[in-house]
Amino acid sequence: MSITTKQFIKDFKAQFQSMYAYSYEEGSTEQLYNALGLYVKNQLSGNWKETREKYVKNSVKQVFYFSMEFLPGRQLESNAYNLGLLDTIKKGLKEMGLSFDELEEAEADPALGNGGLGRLASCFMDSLASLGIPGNGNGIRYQYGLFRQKFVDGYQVELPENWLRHRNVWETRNDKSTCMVRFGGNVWLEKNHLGFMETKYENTLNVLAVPYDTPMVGYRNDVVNNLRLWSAEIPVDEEENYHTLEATEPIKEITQVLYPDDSNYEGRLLRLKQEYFMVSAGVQSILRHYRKYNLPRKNIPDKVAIHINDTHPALVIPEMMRILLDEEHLSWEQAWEITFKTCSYTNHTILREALEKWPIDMMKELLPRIYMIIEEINRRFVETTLPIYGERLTWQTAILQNGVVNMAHLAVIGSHSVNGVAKLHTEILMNDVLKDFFQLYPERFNNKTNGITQRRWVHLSNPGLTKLIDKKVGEDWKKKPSELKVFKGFEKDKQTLQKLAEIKLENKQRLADYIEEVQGIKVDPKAIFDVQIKRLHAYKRQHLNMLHILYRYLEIKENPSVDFVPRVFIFGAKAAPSYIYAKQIIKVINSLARLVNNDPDVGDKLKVVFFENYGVSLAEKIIPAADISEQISLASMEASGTSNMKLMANGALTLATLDGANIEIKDFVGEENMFIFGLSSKEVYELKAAGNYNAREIYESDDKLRRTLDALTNGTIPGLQDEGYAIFDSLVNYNDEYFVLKDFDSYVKAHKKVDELYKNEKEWTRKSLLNIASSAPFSADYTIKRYADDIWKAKQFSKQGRSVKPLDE
Ligand code: GL2
Repeated sequence: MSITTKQFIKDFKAQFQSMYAYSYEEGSTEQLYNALGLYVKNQLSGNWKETREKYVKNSVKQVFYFSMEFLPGRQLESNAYNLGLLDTIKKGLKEMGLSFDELEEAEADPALGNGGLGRLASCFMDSLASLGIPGNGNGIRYQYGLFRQKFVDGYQVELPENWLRHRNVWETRNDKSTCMVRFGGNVWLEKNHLGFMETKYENTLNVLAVPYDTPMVGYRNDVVNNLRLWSAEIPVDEEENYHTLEATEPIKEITQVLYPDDSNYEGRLLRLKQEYFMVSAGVQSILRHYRKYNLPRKNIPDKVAIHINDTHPALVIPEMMRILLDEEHLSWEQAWEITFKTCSYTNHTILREALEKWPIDMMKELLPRIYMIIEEINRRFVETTLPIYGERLTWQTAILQNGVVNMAHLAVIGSHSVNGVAKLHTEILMNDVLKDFFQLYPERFNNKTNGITQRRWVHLSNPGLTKLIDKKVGEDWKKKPSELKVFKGFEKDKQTLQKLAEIKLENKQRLADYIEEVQGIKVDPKAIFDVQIKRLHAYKRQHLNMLHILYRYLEIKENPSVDFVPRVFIFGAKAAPSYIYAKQIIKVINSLARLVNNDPDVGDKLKVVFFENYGVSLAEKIIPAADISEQISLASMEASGTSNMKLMANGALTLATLDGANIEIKDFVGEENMFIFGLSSKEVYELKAAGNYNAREIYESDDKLRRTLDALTNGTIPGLQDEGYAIFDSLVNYNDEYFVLKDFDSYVKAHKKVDELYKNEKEWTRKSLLNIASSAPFSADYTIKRYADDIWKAKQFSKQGRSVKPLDE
């Protein structure tokens, strides 16, 4: 899209005036942002409409990505960039005496997800549109996003995140496409006058699902896909029944809050309500849309692919069956074939507590018709599986077990494809977590390693690096990431390495300024910036990181001239509000930070920064400045990780266990260009199986480790209540579930290697360059292409109706 600066200024002024009826010079930052956002939205609305119309006119197959979480980040810059308008806008604003960066900060960052899973969904939206694949998101418009985190005296405090307080310029309320979702009541089947079985309902709670559509803009290809988020409202014709505010609560609460548990969904009725609400509205609207294609229902799987992002939307399966059986009057066999061919499922975690199970009684009461259908799916499954595979396998894989509905089992049984999100994770699914299903349906299982969009995570967040790559390898890598490998050819080019080091230092200086501004801590940009950014969870082992910092602190105190290269340890992490242990780790890190940062013996050798309220916008500031990417989960526990990919693409060197996608990082960049430590997943499995791990023995036999652990409880760290004891206890007295002590020594050694390498700037920068140049395979464009080819059978479709050149691999 091309537009002159002059034209932009004229249109922007007019936009502002039409909204606020005074001149832009009098506008607040927020008003100016609103006007700019709407200006950009106007620019893309034509393509948005045309993309939608072309999909219908050409009867193309469309993908619907169902996810309880999306983390799109701010959209102004990304949309303007993908449209090709960003430079003109920046220039125009400057001429008007305005700053783009300042206006951008006025945009709310929609925190409609917990972590990696939600951000992945948004990277996928970006790639679907950029590849020209007809792909839509389907989720919930939570009124309050993930809580806003504050530290009070080092403790995490959660505040409501009212992201919709100011207007959201990107969304369009679509009253024409509302749906009705029913909960509870009584359900029975009755023969009607035509002889069809008809489902009858009484005393149901009826909820109006209102869609809010948000444009998903492709990169310079005129494609604009759709993200549809549903909001719960009282049906218009039932308004008179809701006299009091209190009476409206059961409806309004459905889309009020996002569940803040990253990997542990408690069996809460409201959560189940949310899941069904999103699923039912989504499936109804898809089938309504399909009718526009004027094709027989048996062709649905040729035109529609529904993706189940983790088990949360797995009710898609019985909901689709319900509609096909009760409203379209198909036979069970016909309905099942359509449903099964349409649905596919991704598993994102092996944590047992995260595999959703709903009490049967709850499901029966809240969703009586859906429960009847699940019962029948289960009955038929058992009936066919039992004679062939016998009792053990059948009962272990049943959907209904011990009074609960096992959602992973429902998802596997009702989907034609089941995938994990990194090679190791998929292997663990096949050999352990879902091994019984792998025996039943080996053909369904496949791996799709996660990916990230370089557009947001490199082009926009690291313009210095982007310019350097453009200069060295040309601009093709932006559409064809594999071109990045050409950058490898510069690993020995002195001038390139120097420039790369300069860019990193500039990024670090910028972050250092920001740290001083928001945290009041002065850090040296020449120090190693060592970054761990992710949800706080014991398996991710932020406490291993903390113990190493404490170890360094004690070493410095003992010997102030110890040879440690100055290091800034940077954390960003939210803990689930009910996850006490994770919150205790936060408190200990914060107290340790206060101790270390204010100790004159330590000086610049060690600084610790724990950012409040980690999220997409903060990640965009931190990642380009990172030297070290900490990926230190216990091997086998992290399904994939995606911050590892973003950090690598920005030239950080990975310090990691061989877990999740770290293994693929090693495959692409080579072991010698990262720092690997700790147990392998095989060793973890063996150690668990042997059952003879003895954490206390390690504590007692390693002097340095003992001294470090003792410092948690002997008053070394001021300001702690019992948090140090809690961590000590879990590690020493409760035998260290995540083998922190076992991996400690090799972790410390890996850090020594980091120091050594950093002293050789040229060699460090060379490895950094190789990491950047090897990061192309993690482009979400490739990941999405593989989903589209292998699972969804969805084709790239450009605006002109010609096929886009397939992406290189
Ligand atoms: C997660 C995994 O923990 C993480 O390793 C993975 O990268 C992402 C995306 O696949 O999914 N699973 C999960 O429940 N959350 C994740 O981040 N919240």
